[in-house]
Amino acid sequence: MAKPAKKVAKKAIAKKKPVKSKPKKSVKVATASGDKQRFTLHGTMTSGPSYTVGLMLSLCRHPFSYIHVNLREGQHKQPDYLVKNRYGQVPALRDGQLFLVQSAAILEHLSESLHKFDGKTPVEKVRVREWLFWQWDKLSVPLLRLRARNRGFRQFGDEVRTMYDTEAKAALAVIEHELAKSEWIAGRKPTIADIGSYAIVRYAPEAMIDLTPYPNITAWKKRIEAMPGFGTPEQILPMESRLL
Ligand SMILES: N[C@@H](CCC(=O)N[C@@H](CS)C(=O)NCC(=O)O)C(=O)O
Repeated sequence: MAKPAKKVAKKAIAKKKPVKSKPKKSVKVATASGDKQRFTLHGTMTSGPSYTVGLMLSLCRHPFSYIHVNLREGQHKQPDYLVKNRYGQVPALRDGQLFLVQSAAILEHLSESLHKFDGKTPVEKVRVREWLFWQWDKLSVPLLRLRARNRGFRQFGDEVRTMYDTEAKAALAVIEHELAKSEWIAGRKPTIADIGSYAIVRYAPEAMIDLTPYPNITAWKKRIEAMPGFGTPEQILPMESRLL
């Protein structure tokens, strides 16, 4: 006698071997904040974006190894470096087995994983991210290009110089306006929005931009420079590599 269809189906289900899910490839990101081998920063002392990441680690009081990348010798375009940073730029940060690039993205990663200098509320988090995007769009590019020209690393004529100068000053005016309302750019406490902007604004004099007309920025700079763990690029990014 043929078995009722329902019973057959039940047996088939019972016999079915459990499907073993393939082990997922995992990328190890260390979490212990005391792990001094966790981070290695690849950078250059004169690089604003490298300083951004070094300053963040330093303000977080987290030790890190440092590898000096010699841009003059083109080390940042060699295959062994391009596997760390596909864009062929400094900085690159190793966190455990993971390589991170783009200073703003690295700031976000560090603030989230170390729970420091992040936005404390959902609104603050959105504001912090907003400032990081704005900063690279409007502040960093003109200011760093002017600085590079002044240091002889980039050549462009006076018309372009005037354009970048106007753009950089317009960006500084936006920060100045914001700091008239609150001590910190995006939150009630310092966040990565402050660290990211500070690490670029500090180069204004090297871009031939006088900060005297920006009293709120000048006071904010001093507040950041008084924070525990603060260091200058020369203190944080030595010319030689430093392995922990
Ligand atoms: N948006 C990038 C900018 C990085 C960048 O411009 N790095 C410069 C040094 S300051 C560099 O590596 N320049 C060499 C090149 O682009 O070939 C970041 O924030 O990490």
